[in-house]
Amino acid sequence: MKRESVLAALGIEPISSGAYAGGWREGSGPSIESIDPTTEQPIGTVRMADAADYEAAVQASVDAFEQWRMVPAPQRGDYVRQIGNALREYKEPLGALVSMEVGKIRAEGEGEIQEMIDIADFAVGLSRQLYGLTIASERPRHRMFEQWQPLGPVGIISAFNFPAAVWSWNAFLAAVCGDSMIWKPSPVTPLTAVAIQNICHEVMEGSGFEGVFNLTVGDVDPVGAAMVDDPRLPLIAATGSVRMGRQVGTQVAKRLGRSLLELGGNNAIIVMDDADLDLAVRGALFAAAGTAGQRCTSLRRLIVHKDIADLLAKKLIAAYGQIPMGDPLEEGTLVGPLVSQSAVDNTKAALEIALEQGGELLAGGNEPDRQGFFLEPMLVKLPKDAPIAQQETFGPMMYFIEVDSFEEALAVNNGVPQGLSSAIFTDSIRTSERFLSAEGSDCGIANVNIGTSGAEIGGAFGGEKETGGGRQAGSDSWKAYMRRQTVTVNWSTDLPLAQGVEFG
Ligand code: UN1
Repeated sequence: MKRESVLAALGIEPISSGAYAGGWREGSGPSIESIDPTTEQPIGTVRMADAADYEAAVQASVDAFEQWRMVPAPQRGDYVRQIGNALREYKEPLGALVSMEVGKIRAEGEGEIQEMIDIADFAVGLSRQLYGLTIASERPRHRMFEQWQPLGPVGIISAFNFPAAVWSWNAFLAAVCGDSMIWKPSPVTPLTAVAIQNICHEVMEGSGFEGVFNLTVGDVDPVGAAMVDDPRLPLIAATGSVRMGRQVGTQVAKRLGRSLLELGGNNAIIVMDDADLDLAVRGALFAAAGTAGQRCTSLRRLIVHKDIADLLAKKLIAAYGQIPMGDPLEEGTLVGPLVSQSAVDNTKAALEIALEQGGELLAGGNEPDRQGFFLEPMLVKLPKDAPIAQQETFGPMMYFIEVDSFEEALAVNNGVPQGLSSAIFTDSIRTSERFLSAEGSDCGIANVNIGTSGAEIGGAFGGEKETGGGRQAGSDSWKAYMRRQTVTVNWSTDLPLAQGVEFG
């Protein structure tokens, strides 16, 4: 698909509004241009939300919630099913738009839309479940059970790197759970948000439930900070940096609201001496260079057993020499540009620090002589105690860290402040089980013979420590979007008290 035809295929004007409050508004905040990191040219312009747009969007979601919460969950699921169907139709242009705004390759752009479709399907199924428990009461002729009620309007803050899928993890679950929502996307990827909002609008228009999905493209001021402090939003689901999450988490906690955080990664793969090395090379390469290293799940630290270190380094250097980098929309490209020049500069700055701390550049690191924010994925050998490995560099940077044993590998894996994703390559069931035991990986995700990135939506997604502790997408993550109610019904003619208390 050609760049020129993408916006039209999605029905987006070159200048469009980023404010939706139960219907499109003008968008009275400043305009921003969305820049294609491959061409460095603007793709389109979005008029952001101002304070009044924000207020209207929250009000629309509050009003919609009052009706939506009483719609039977399977009917709510049916709207999500229709959105999922529309996403199937728009998969190609929407995937291309993600590639244009973020720089991720075609397969990954479309993969992101597939992830939306998958979570839509999941949410539709879930809409006929949302199970509660029945609990045995200690009192005669009493029934005790738990039920899950809609929580309220949800504030969703999403990051540039997954501008579509991460919103849908939150949005589709929230919708079937009976919540309305207001979305603040990254201002770096406003057009993807506008395109998705258009799709929601197409499906919801005329239903009376237009206010379930709302959008306010905007900066921290006037949108982000207002959301975080807004008592009308009982839950804020935020994805992004640890710095952002710390602010969101503390502000939301101050008003005793709930937050669902998915923050930094700084993920590691351990490669043991008994690993299938070709598998490990492929796994590491996709995890480190895919999306130009800008996934929360991207691999930063390859922790390698000393007995296979030289051989693995050789294989990786050869592989790094053959990564096709270029226009993400072109067939055959495996690595596109980074999202911005500052992302390139930050990654290069990390290289400088790594070299000062005893690192050695094994491969990559050149900035090709072409337009766009390109940087060759880097492989850097690093001493195991180098402080730079404690920090997350959001770019195509993989540290190669040699260790003497599994115990040491595990200590390095767990020895960082972040805890999202981890993996081990080994053919030993015993080593694998040790990695997965209570004294093994301390991360929210632990894989065996798979890289750190590319999780399926069926599992709960999120991490520990500075990653924030939230869980989104599959398994029972839906519970975050509902309130739990414990109910006891007395159908006897007496009033027995719990704990055998006699009163009067
Ligand atoms: C993210 O980077 O915020 O597991 C999400 C993965 C993707 C999701 C990444 N399914 O890599």
